[in-house]
Amino acid sequence: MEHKQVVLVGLHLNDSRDFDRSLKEMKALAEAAGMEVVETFTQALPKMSAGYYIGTGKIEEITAYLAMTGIGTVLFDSQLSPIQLRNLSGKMSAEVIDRTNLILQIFSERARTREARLQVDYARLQYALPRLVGMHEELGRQGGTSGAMSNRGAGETKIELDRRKIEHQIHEIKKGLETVEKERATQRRQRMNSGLPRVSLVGYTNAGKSTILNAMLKSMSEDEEKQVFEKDMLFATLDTSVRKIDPGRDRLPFLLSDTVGFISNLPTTLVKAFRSTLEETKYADILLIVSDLSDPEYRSNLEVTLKTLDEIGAGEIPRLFVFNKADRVEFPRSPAISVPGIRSEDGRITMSAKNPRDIENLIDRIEEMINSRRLECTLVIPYSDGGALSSLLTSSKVEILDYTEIGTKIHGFLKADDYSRYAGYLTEADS
Ligand SMILES: Nc1nc2c(ncn2[C@@H]2O[C@H](COP(=O)(O)OP(=O)(O)OP(=O)(O)O)[C@@H](O)[C@H]2O)c(=O)[nH]1
Ligand SMILES: [Mg+2]
Repeated sequence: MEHKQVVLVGLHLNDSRDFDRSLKEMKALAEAAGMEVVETFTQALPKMSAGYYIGTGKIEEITAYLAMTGIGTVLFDSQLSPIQLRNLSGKMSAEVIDRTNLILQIFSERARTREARLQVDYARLQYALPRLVGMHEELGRQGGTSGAMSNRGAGETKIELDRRKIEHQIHEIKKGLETVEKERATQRRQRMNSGLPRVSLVGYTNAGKSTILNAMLKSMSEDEEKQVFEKDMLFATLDTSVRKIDPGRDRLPFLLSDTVGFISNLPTTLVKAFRSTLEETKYADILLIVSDLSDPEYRSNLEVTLKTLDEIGAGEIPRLFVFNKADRVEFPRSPAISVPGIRSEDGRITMSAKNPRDIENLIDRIEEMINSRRLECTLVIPYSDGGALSSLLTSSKVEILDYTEIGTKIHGFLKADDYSRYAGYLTEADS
């Protein structure tokens, strides 16, 4: 794909580590949006300019560079206010894209399912609404219209019309989203009823979540159709996919879900729009919190992940920290993590999604977690209750010991709710 050449601008306000990391991430975002950053301009200021974000001298420098190279797009590594956006695009005669808008563009291109499409459209319209004025001046200038003053009346009417149109669209999308959310709730209930433990992959974007899901599917030689999209690019995944993993060797099947990754400074419009997708995580029994060990920023990325999990109400779910891409690190070891929020009881595993043995180990660790939350017992299920037997055989890790006079004797690990439901069938020793 032909990459559009762009210029990147960063304002260095205080923390220099955050500044470098943010600029680097912005370049990766640009790449994910099909752009190539050919030049980066930075400026250190004690305070940003309310009207222009950066200083006028810097704006002139950039404008000169644009004129010289013929580049027409400038990225800003921050969210710009509507006024800053309007002023900057006016002064530089260029297309100005801020961090929020860039992420919105990527999401818009990637969204596939109806829900994701609705969510992205919702976020885009929310973003556009307060910025209509600037966009119109931009359009006017591109069309070569001069004398903005004389056109003002007509322009304002047009903006008012557009505003109403957008508000109407937002309203329609909201209705659509409500319908989708209901469908999602129904699906969730079905999954809960299936009795299978729910395991969720979460983590910073590009950590390897989808790769882990695919590797597990491959390990059980599933057809390729079930595979999800994985790629070295920010926000490869935007939708939630749930797959049943049946790992064999007497291990318990579970449902594994893969979802959109986190990033620092995720635009609030997007967080709001993707709320229901993100909140799915809340219903997991176990979280696999995936990090890219080969990313020098993995600690701060992990902080973002933990903060996001807290925000969506998934902070208390039992979890396993998965330090992935160990094959890309010279001396991989489970890092003695000092990230605030990691608890001593949290499990850790260092691994590579590209190594089938590591995937097997990961499955074993998941099984341990599933089982540790279950109660070991022996039951005798009366032959008259065939439903109980088949349900336990599929949803719990149990084995048949014997066929006695009164029923089937089984031994295994039961979920707490199954345990109380079938308490009447417990053998003497266990009850
Ligand atoms: N070398 C190596 N590469 C890996 C490993 N795991 C994942 N990758 C690569 O890392 C890139 C990102 O992987 P994904 O699985 O798409 O990452 P993700 O966490 O799903 O990312 P988003 O969907 O964008 O949030 C891909 O190019 C993978 O091939 C690993 O253990 N080792
Ligand atoms: Mg993914």
